[in-house]
Amino acid sequence: MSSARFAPRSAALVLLVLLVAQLGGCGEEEPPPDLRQPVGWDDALRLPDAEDHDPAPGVVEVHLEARVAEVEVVPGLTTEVWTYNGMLPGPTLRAKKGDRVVVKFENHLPEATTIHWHGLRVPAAMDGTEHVQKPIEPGEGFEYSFTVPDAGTFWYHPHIRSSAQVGAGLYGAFVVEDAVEEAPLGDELLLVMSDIGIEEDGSLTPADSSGWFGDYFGREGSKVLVNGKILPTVSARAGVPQRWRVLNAARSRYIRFAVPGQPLVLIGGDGGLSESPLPVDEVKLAPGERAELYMLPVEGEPVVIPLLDANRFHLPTEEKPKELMRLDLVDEPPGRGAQPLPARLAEIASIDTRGAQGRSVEFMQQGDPEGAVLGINGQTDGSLMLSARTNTVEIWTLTNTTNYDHPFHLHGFFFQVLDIDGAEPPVRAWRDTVNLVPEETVRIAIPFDDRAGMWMFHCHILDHADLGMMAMLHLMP
Ligand SMILES: [Cu+2]
Repeated sequence: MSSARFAPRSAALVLLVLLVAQLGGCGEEEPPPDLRQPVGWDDALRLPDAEDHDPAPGVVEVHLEARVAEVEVVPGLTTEVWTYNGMLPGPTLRAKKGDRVVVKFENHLPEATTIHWHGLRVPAAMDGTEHVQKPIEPGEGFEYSFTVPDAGTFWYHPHIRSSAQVGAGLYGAFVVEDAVEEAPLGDELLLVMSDIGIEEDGSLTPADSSGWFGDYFGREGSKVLVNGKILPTVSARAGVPQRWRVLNAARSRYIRFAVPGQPLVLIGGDGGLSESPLPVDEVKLAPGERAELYMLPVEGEPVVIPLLDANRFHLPTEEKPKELMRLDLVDEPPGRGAQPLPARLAEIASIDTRGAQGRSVEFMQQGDPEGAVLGINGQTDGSLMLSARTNTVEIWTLTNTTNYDHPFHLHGFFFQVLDIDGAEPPVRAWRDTVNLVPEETVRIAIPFDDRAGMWMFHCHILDHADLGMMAMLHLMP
């Protein structure tokens, strides 16, 4: 998306503009806004959108094919990555709030797969887990079809052997826009952050590397990627706002970063815009989480955006920050005319929790330090099944009695964080993922609607989910 394209104007319109300028010509006019991004500002990073094969308004039809493809991730090396449509990340799915989306999917991988639409409030039958659909075998296809009720930054990925399949490259962003209710908030920069394990010969690191250690600690790939690239560059110009939609699609890695010398404002998260903007010094995303950021650059030097240690193990570390991407502040006069951010970005009602059912969910571990297993509420084989009623509100008290962080993710429904150790979060927002720090108590309120069915909740460190930190919620009418 580029900011200021000059549309051809009719001669009549030009005359009218000249006439108005003459009549009003009293010298006090504001210069027109000048909010152009630098030429080619996002060329190194822009992700292709999936083609819409249905010209009808209100319907988006995309074709996705999962297949192994040779991709040059590390310069000079060829890697056989698992991809959607041959791309890493997969193409961006883009729709407008309220659209019907049809995804014609074919599986050309060497094993079965499914697609889960992370954060999208779709019917249970379209959620892409093994509890609601048969695995899609190699050579088979499946048609997903659903309406997208919410604007926001979502994503799609497999939900079978998800640690291995996501780790090998299967993920893409799914952006739902709302041009009616959202104020313009700058030129969009979509940032899909992830990692991938690549050996010196270019081959993928085996999905089960390091055995139990890999399962228990969560496998982080050797290469950190932004939009499939190592250390790419985005250009910016002082005074010209950018709207960053950031997604952590990594299998297990947390992403924490700051932008040296530049102010950042958090404007949204998992479920679209927050109620109000929140200036932040840094951003931390557990696997699966999203953040929307408003970046109005000030004049300064080009910088490297460091990948900071998220310290999810709560252990002393001397690791040097890695590098995530470059921000190139161009040497051009500052843009002018940017509107201030609205004080209120979205209407987000607080949830009426009178009469809400309470429930406790504990992320825990069992067994010896060497060979411990992870689970939820004492079940370490993913067999825990809770049941709830449609059209009710529940308050879940989430705890983590292990020694390390785990991100809780609920399928199919947004929730609001009520409090963390009793403290209200600084802004109200819709979430589908929240990080659980050891010893902390996080209370969330979930308004269930009428979409009955089987919904998963699990740790989004995908190695942990596959190890057994996984459970089901049966929502019954
Ligand atoms: Cu976990």
